[in-house]
Order: sequence, then C-alpha cells, then structure tokens
Amino acid sequence: MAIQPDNGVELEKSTTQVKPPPLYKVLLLNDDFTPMDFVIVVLQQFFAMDRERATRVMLKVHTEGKGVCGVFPKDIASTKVAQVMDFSRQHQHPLQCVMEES
Ligand code: TYC
Repeated sequence: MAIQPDNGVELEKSTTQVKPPPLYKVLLLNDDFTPMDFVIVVLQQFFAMDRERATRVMLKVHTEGKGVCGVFPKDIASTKVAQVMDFSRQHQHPLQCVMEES
C-alpha cells in the first residue's frame, strides 16, 4: 500500500511492527532495620498511595521479602528508584528499592 503526498512523491507504508515500550516494576525489598512507619511514608510520598494501601504493601514486603510499588516506563522507574534510595540514605535507613522488567 502506498501513500501519495500532494508533492507527487510516493511513500511506501512501513510494515515493520513496533512493540510498545517495555514496562518496569519498582519493588521494595525487606530488611530488618528500616522502621515500618518510614516505609509507609515512602510509599505515600513517592508512589501516591493512601495510608491504608501503603500499610498493606509494606506488610507484604515485610512478610514476603519484596513487593511491587508500581509499574512504569523505564525512565520513570529508574527515577523512582533513585529518589527512594536517596531519601532512605538521607535518613540513614538501609531500605533497598530495585526495578525489573515486567
Ligand atoms: N522488616 C522491617 C521491620 O521489621 C520493616 C520493613 C518493611 C523494612 C518493608 C523494609 O521494604 C521494607 N522494621
């Protein structure tokens, strides 16, 4: 199938399939030292969760070892990871935040 622009040039329509950009899960990892209330604040502040949802996610991480905070395009996921890691370091907590392709 060809497209005919008004300048007379014929353009071949591309048949290349473009995939949607990959999405990344942002996860929190459990540790023995970060206070539960601090994790709840992180989830509220950086992932826009209300206190109830943040508490549920925090408890999932606490009991299962890890939990998903959200799913984002790569650049947003990596910004979230950096923000959470900086914030945790500033407060001298060892909280770990990682991303993985989903
Ligand atoms: N396990 C921590 C505690 O008992 C709480 C905690 C939850 C730490 C989630 C990190 O990602 C985390 N204080």
